[in-house]
Parts: sequence; structure tokens; C-alpha cells
Amino acid sequence: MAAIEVKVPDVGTDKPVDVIEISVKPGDTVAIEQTLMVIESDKATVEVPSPVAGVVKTIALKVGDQVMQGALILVLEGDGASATASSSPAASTPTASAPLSATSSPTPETTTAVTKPGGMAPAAPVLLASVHAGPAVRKLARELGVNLAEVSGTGVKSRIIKDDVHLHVKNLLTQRAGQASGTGLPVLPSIDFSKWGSIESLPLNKLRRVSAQNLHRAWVSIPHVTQHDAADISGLEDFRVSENARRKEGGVKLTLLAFLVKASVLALKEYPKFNSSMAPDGEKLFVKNYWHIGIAVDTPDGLVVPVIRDADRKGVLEIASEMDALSKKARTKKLLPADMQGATFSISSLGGIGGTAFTPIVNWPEVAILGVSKSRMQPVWDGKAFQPALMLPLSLSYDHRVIDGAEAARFVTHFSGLLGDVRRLSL
Ligand code: CAO
Repeated sequence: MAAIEVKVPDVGTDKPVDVIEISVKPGDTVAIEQTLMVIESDKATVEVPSPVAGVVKTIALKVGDQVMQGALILVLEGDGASATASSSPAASTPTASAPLSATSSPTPETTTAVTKPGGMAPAAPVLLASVHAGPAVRKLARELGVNLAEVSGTGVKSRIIKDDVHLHVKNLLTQRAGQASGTGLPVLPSIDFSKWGSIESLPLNKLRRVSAQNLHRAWVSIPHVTQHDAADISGLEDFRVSENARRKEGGVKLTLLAFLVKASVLALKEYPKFNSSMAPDGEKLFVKNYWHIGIAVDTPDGLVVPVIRDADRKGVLEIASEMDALSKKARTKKLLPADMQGATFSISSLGGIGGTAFTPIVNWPEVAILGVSKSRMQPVWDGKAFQPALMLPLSLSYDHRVIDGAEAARFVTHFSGLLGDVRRLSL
């Protein structure tokens, strides 16, 4: 039985490295390539494996020491088993060259161990990617079967702390639960933004959490295409403004949105596929013989989509009045779940705010949604001259599994035509 000195290998730096874990204690029996210690340089964390099998006699280092390549780690009483052994003339104790083939994935930083005069280099050090974690965290990761290379560290200098390991496990479980429940939504890794500056962490209310999930699901599961167009609403606006003036205060205000709801119903009747839902197995289309129009309403707590039921049976005034009541209910948190269910098509209007176009997300299980931006006076060529016209930008997003691009273009063209001639809305 020979006493063998094991020394710090070359880990690709000429600066001192930190001892962050001693994995054995005197009296332990170690196998070839069993981890003896973990060292950390400014570039990487490296496990140092044993070059021979034997029993640990003494340990020369402790956690927190800063050491250079060649420093004595420990003395082993070898049982003679080593990958390749050779004597060093300068050594007072037997030495052996490291089993170079032990490195599974050599990189510039996983330089193979070298034999130093007077001692034995460990087996090739194993680079642990750029994982920075203390012994307790490594132990926890081992117990939970977590690969630390996949965990993002939120400690000082991106060091992985116990909470990171727990969060990683939680994320994996959530992801698995999502897959099991069929939502299958990818879970994005958590990031510690405070690494780059001060942050405030605000909890999200239930509405925002639920709508985030719904939007995400719709966005990743529906192949979206958006068809853009612009409708000439000069005549409609003249009519709306004069009608509002005629009716004066007290009565219901006729809104552009109410006309848009009415025009939607007429366009949906002309193109019934837009008023359908696809069966989850993709085998059937359920075309609905009712016309319930969802309206996206912006509230301080988040977005809600109350529904104007049976809009086909209502006049523009009645729709305007109901819309007013629903948006008030939405903003005072008085909407009931039933107020937000059963829509067959939705409208999202940002026209009161601004913008020229956007890409609304289809409100699944519907197959299309109309986005409306701010109308503007524009010069429109009438064949002889440019005429001023109030143009309303339309952005129709649709589920391309159900609706072809040509159908979408026809739908929007028809819709624009209806808005262009207010008389057609009453037909
Ligand atoms: N172009 C130009 N002006 C428009 C317009 C348009 N397309 N649409 C509305 N306006 C005008 C209105 O006429 C009104 O002007 P007056 O006060 O002079 O009459 C003003 O803009 C404010 O309109 P409004 O937005 O309050 O009312 P609305 O009937 O157009 O819309 C509602 C009601 C509830 C849809 C709206 O308040 C809202 O919440 N919009 C946001 C919806 C949203 O967030 N969608 C995004 C979903 S995707 O994230």
C-alpha cells in the first residue's frame, strides 16, 4: 500500500481557484474517478476526480482555500488500482499519470490533468459547465436529481442558491402538469432581473394571470394570419354625428362600435365559417346559428371580453346601450362569468386610443377577431381626383386552419362595403 499525493490539476487558469467543496473525509474509501473535491475558477466549476482507488489518509485543504495548480489536495493510501501508473523520479511518493481518456467532453477549460513531480494528478477534471454552486446546493441538487447546468442562478455572480433549485423543480412540475392537463404550454425559465439593476416585484391579479394563459394558449395553438384593410366611414360618421346631435343629451350615444357590431353580424351571416369553432381533433367545424359578439374592454385590472348576445336581433341603438352597460359593469368589476361566455366572434377596438393597425389574438374557441384602429381623414382617389375620406383601419386576425386567406380578404372587403354604405346596415 503506497501513500499517494493528489494535487490540484490544470483547470485552464493561472490564477488561484476557490475550493468550494471537499467531497471526502479521512478514512473514506474512494473509487477511481470518484469526486474528491470541487473547485471554482472565475470561468468554471470543476469536479476533481480521484486518479486511483484507495483510502483517504489526510486532507490538506479546506473549503474556502484558494489554491494554485499543483497544490496538494490529499494523501491517499492506494490499493494499486489506477488507470496508468508511472513513477516520477522526483517524487518521494509514488505517482501516476492521469487517465486522460476520463474526460468525457474535453474543452479548452477541461484540460486534462497533468502529472506533477512529487505527486499524482487527479483524473481529468470534469467541467461542470459554468455552474457556480456551493456544497449544500450541490447536495440538494443530487438528492432531487437536478442537473445544475440547467438551473439559472440568482445568487451573487449568478451563483445557484437553494431557492433556484426548488424553483427549477417547481417549474418542471408545472410544465409536466400543463402537459398532462393538455395545455402543453412551455414554461419559460425564471430570470433574476435584479442582476442588472433595481426592480419592483408586483403580484399579478387573477384576471391577468388567467388571460395571460388564455392568450398564450391561443397564440401558440392557432396559426394566426391578419388581413388588413381600411373602410371609408365618412358617410357613417356623418350619420352618427348628426343622429347624436339630433337626439341630444339624455339618450343613448350612438357609438361607432355599435355599427361595427351590426356590420359584423351581417358579414358573419354572409360568411358563416367566421361564426364557427373547430373541434379539438380537427375533424369537424361547428357552425353556429346564433350571433353573439364579444367586445374587448380595457379595465384597470386587465382585459375582459363581455358579450352582446343575439346581436342579430338588436338594432344599433340597442347594441350601443347594451355596450355602454357592459363596459361600465366591466370597469366596476360587476361582470358575471355568463356575461363573458358564448361569443361567436369578437371585436377589439383601439380606435379611441390611436394606432394604424395591430394584430389581435383570436379569442379561442372563436376563429376570427376584428381589430379596429383610429380613423383618419385621407386622400382617396375616386378615378378622377383625390377626395378626402374618413378611413377606418381594420385588422382581421383569423385561424388559418379554418379560414383561407382569400375568404378573409372577401370577408373584410364585404365588411368595409357595409360600413361604406350605412343604409346597407339596416337591411
Ligand atoms: N377612430 C377614431 N375615433 C374613435 C374610434 C375610431 N376607430 N373609436 C372610437 N373613437 C372615439 C370615440 O368616438 C370617442 O370619441 P368622443 O368621446 O369624441 O365621442 C373616443 O374615441 C373614445 O372612445 P372609447 O374608446 O371610449 O369608446 P368606444 O365605444 O370606441 O370603445 C370600449 C369602447 C369599451 C371598446 C373601449 O373603451 C375599450 O376598452 N377599448 C380598448 C379595447 C382593448 O383594449 N383592446 C385590445 C385588446 S388586445 O390586447
